Amino acid sequence: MKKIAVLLLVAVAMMIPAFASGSGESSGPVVLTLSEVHAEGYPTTLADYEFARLVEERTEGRIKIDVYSGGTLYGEETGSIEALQIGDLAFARVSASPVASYVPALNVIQLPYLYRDGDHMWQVLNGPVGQDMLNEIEASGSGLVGLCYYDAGARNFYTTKPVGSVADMAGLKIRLQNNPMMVEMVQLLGGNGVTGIGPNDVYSAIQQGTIDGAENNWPTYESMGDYQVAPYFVLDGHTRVPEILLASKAVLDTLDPADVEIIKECAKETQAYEIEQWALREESSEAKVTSEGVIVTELTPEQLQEFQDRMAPLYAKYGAGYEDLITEIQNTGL
Ligand code: BDP
Repeated sequence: MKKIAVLLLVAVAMMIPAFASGSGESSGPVVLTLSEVHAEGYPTTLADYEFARLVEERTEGRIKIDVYSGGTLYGEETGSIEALQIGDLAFARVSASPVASYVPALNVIQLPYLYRDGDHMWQVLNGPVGQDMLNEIEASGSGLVGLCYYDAGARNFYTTKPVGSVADMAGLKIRLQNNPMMVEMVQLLGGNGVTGIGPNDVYSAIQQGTIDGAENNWPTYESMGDYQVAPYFVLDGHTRVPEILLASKAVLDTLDPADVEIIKECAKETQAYEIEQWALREESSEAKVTSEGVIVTELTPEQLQEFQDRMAPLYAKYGAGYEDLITEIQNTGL
């Protein structure tokens, strides 16, 4: 009888995050959860495990992080972000795109055609602008803490029929991340943005004809299998949206501040590892999908310019109040 009562108490305690993560008297490790939409082996998932490994090692086993990959906990990143806000979840590796709904300043670092290339983006993110943005996540009162950025390359449109110019985008239903700026981006190109579909459900939405395509980087396009149903990939490179490893402020507040520092340090250390894994996967994913029949469209400088020109209203609307910051970003590395 006594044993059952104790077991019940433990079970109840584990359902309350603050209780489970309190330092208190208990001798066992604090077990925290990390949500990831990508599959095992994907660069961000590898980085999640590396983060978990480092944290367990540096806290000498006081903190253990369980990684749930493949969107098994939250299929949509918006769900995981909201769980972080209320302390139902400790960590989520998400794209910066949906986070902008909670921390609007983040739209500035993902405006279309903001960066010349990946190196430019990393100079910005690893410089004062990127670090200020991470601090802004915590300072905004969103209940979120931005731990570090990861690479996610450039995003491109992929569709069930060829797109070689802005005119070809007319009327296409394109799945987007949950971010109103991205919906407007597609509208400005003449298409219709569709949100509310998790990345693991894009394949079936295309297959069923709910949407005509989506947009993403090579590894996601390959990993989710979307290339099999939307084989036209146009190299328009409209955005570079970094990934962010987020923590729940409510959960971090229950931990020993020294352990929170260790967590922040470990996250930063995993960035280089993810970037390395990213470069490998970007290349192998591109090679895989092109060898399996994907039709890649390259745009002429004039065609690309047309995509870029359509984005001016986004700079006016989402860049309002951030004009100097945008200029600073654009001038970085010049
Ligand atoms: C991928 C990101 C992932 C996003 C996904 C999406 O790695 O975090 O959830 O795009 O489009 O590139 O939803």
